[in-house]
Amino acid sequence: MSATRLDTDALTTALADLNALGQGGWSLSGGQLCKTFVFCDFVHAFGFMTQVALIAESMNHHPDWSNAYAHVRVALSTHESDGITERDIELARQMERLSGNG
Ligand code: HBI
Repeated sequence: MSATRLDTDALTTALADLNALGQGGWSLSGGQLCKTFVFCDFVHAFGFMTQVALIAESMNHHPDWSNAYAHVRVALSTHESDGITERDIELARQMERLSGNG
């Protein structure tokens, strides 16, 4: 998968596509692709994180994230490209799928 940093046009399109998959909520902040997922309780939030962790490891592409009870905030970027790449978009798509969207 390409590690080319997405330009503004490509990012705008990718963001719209991601937000069309599920409940929306993806935004750009601090050079990262961000969303806060909200689950019904801690067990569902942590179950999501566990599933995402296995996929992230298999992709060798890992989210910056934090959890507070039922909330999981994720921030995706590609260090080597110093920006957002197709690898971040793919991980975001997987997150949508595992959260019950997409
Ligand atoms: N995770 N999100 C993210 N971005 C990276 O650039 C990245 C990563 N996980 C592992 C990784 N890069 C390694 O390939 C390098 O740190 C060696």
